[in-house]
Amino acid sequence: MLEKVAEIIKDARRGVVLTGAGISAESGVPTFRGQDGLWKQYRPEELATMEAFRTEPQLVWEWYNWRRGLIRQVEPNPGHHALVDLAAHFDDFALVTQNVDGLHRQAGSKLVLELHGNIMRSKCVECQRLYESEEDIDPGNIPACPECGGKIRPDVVWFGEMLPADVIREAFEKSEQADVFFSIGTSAIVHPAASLPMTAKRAGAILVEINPERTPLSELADFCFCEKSGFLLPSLLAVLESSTRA
Ligand code: BJW
Ligand code: ZN
Repeated sequence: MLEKVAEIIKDARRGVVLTGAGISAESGVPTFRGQDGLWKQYRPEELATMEAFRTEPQLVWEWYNWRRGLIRQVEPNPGHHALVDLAAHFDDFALVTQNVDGLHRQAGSKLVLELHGNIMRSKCVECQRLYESEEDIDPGNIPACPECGGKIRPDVVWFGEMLPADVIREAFEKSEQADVFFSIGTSAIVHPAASLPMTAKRAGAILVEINPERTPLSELADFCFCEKSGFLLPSLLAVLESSTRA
């Protein structure tokens, strides 16, 4: 199967990759819905909402501080690095991520479309002004926006919120044009991100899934690799590069 996908990549011009929490799992970042996806007793659907922030901002900031602390300590893994190399095999390549951890950029990927924001930035709930400081926020004394007095929140996309319009537009455009689309390490249940692989497939792309567990996409995919991305992606790159040299 790896050889077949390598052949497809060699004949393709446009590639799109969509990643989710699974690609960072081998770096030590917990996924959302796996066994380690719970923080204290909360599910992400209970904390990643504006309603949670309005009613319990302290609790929400505790969660984000905990995650910021964890992400500061981790490094990109072989899966992230392989995607940097994969880009070079296409004339046109887009890396679309649902992750907020910044590990693709840290690995060296260029032009990463971050659908759900970035955990290291903050913004004002009222005027949306961005604050670049990566410092933890004191949950007991959440700073107010100097511009308007609104509370400062993480610059991420919560349930019920719109994704950044230009980013999601570009992600759909690239998906519609893709010859090959890779869905990697995502449970493929959170929309609109979960619509991207289906959009690509409907428009004629070959769909490749990499995930140790089956997802709603698995039925649709042309190739399903039931493996961890930190193992599978470097293996794919090795096959691709040896066949390109031959
Ligand atoms: C490995 C591995 C290894 C493990 N290697 N793999 C259409 C239908 C139904 C619902 C909706 C719809 N359209 C919109 C909705 C509502 C909602 C939604 O999708 N709900 C679903 C739960 C049903 N969507 C929204 O609200 C979105 N906004 C929106 O649509 O706006 C328009 C609108 C506004 C108002 C009203 C109506 C519409 C916003 C979604 C925002 C999601 N935000 C979060 C939090 C981000 C901030 C933060 O990080 O704190 O994004 S939730 C969380 O889920 C996070 C993730 O990016 C996202 C996806 O999770 P992901 O990446 O798939 O992780 P997991 O844990 O689920 O899966 C990990 C996978 O990795 C697993 O499969 C493992 O097997 C695998 N894995 N180890 C490879 N080593
Ligand atoms: Zn403000």
